[in-house]
Amino acid sequence: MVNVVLGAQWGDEGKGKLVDLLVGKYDIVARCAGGNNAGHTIVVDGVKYDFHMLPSGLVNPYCQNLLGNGVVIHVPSFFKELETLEAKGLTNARGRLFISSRAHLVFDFHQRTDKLRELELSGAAKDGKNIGTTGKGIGPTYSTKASRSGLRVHHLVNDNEGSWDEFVVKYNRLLETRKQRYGDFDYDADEELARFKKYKEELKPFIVDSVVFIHKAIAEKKSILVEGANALMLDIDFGTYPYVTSSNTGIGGVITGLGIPPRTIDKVYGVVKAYTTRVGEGPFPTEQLNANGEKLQNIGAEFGVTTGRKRRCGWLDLVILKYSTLINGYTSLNVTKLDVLDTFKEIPIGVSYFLNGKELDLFPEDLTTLGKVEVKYVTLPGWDQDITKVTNYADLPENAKKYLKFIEDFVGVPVEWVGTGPSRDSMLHID
Ligand code: 2SA
Ligand code: GDP
Ligand code: MG
Repeated sequence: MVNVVLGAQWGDEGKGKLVDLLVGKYDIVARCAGGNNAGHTIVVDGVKYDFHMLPSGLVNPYCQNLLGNGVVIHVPSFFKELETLEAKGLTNARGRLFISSRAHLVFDFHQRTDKLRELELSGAAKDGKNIGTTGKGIGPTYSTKASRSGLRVHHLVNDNEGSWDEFVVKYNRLLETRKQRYGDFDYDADEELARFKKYKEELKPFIVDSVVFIHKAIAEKKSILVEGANALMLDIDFGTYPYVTSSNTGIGGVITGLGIPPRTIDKVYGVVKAYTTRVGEGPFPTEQLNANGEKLQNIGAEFGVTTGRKRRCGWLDLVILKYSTLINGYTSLNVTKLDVLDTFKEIPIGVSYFLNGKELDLFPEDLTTLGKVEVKYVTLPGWDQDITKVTNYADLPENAKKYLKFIEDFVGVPVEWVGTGPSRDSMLHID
């Protein structure tokens, strides 16, 4: 059985918290795409854990965790994150963590060229034409993967005769192509290669053929939870291209990033923030560049987990949610951060886009079109009440229930959980 948790908006919906809540029921948590650009915060017994590349399933001491072939691995960050989590008290993390031998390696020069590309796009004017990437080398690594010049984990760890020398040749060739593209930037390749010589041994215990690993688990009827990173509106095909990340963050990425057939997937949980946030550049139709946006940002403590950037904030956009539901096929929704709306007297929800007086059928693919649309809102009354202490769905204020029902009816998918605070306990289940 494979179930999947996916972000339904522009990320940071609270996927990590849902994974943490569910993880007790699963044998394996797997990531299928992205790298250490992701950021999932989980609060357990007052301790805050920040995950970037590693699966959030590590918080459960019985759960195995896999980084699938679709993930890109920056090895120094992998070890740093592992050590930070161990220092916070995670037990036996090393024995429960596996990396696909087919995953691509992120080198420091990928991170360097990520920043160079951003500068190239925005110029000195910093005019917002750049993507607003996390600078973690994610796009450049998927680029070298697609151009078939990237290096994969097996290139590093295999013990074939002469494999290290081959790795060095491939590495130098790859670096050379980057220098041809970005100019002869100053770079200490010898230092990086010396580190990789050590990583070759240090990484070995973590490496598996993930196709064997996951299919053995499926055959043994183990339960697997796939933890999506980023979200559908950042998907390279379906998101607000080019203001997206460089992987398939939707359901397609689950299949290609783990090598499992679609029919193995049972439930797909869509995580939806009760309002909308976005970090980085790019269009955001329901953004509130006013006191309401600031209030959402403050109450929601909307800062990037990886870069610390302020997240842009706006009202819930059901045009996006409907589009994202079509593509990902959510079987139920987890509406998070409802508590952040507690003090709003009225809460607008974006329900359709109009262009030249005509309603659009679906979320448009063209950003110039998107820039011209007018959002039609339906405004619901707020509940003006603290819901953070509510422990049963039945005890939520009527207006909060109406807000959830509106979402459910609009997209035609049941709301299964509601988030009322950051901690593990602050999640109501709707039976
Ligand atoms: P990249 O670095 O190439 O993946 O950036 C491309 C776009 O994808 C966005 N992106 C994200 N959006 C939301 N959350 C992300 N993770 C961190 C978090 C972000 C942070 O959980 O807070 O700390 O800033 C994430 N990762 C990538 C990015 O903003 C670009 O728009
Ligand atoms: P992810 O990337 O989707 O896992 O989400 P992030 O961890 O980047 O961002 C979600 C933030 O909201 C985290 O700081 C969570 O602790 C917090 N959070 C999650 N659910 C809730 C909720 O229901 N209420 C509140 N107030 N905070 C929440
Ligand atoms: Mg996040």
